[in-house]
Amino acid sequence: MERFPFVFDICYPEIKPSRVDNHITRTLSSMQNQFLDLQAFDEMLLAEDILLYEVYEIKRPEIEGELLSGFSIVHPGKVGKEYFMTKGHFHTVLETAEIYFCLKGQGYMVMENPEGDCAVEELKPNRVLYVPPRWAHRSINTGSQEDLATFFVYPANAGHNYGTIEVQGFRKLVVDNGNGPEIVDNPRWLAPGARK
Ligand code: PAN
Ligand code: ZN
Repeated sequence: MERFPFVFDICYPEIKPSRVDNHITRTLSSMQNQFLDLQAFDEMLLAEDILLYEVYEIKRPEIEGELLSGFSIVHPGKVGKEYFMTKGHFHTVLETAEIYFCLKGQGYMVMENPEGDCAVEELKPNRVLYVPPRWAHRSINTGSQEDLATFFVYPANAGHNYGTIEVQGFRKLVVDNGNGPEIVDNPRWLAPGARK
């Protein structure tokens, strides 16, 4: 592990960082029950387990004081009416924040806290999004052709809790009913009072 300061460059236009230690890929099959239209999901998966998004991480020790950073690239596409998106998660250490810097593309970050408050912010090039401690976050690519590329940084001891979102969903969805992106309520969302 590097003990001296280091730099890395972003290679436009494909946004592949020049220094990457870890490449994570997520395909459709890792998103069971996450998209609203289960039938569209099954039909798509039957045809091909396509790549939805990729993460390029700069590896550091996952301990307090360190920072984890990297690039998240969500590819364009839809499952039914719903745009391609990341799984989304709370941080295991709930009281940890994250910063996203949008490099390329168009989309949204859907967020919510354990009390059920929600927020949706637009992502576009050069926009910085601060995700405060306690807020789950999911990025969504609403572009028709282009990747949504962001640079993120968060405390290295934060960890990822995917299970909570897998069960309760996000309160808001971003869909296309024919007129471009629309933020709508998720009919399958489990409100705090309905959780066990
Ligand atoms: C990001 C995310 C990345 C992929 O690095 O991990 O965008 O999203 P999922 O982790 O939800 O699949 C981050 O928020 N880290 O904490
Ligand atoms: Zn995070």
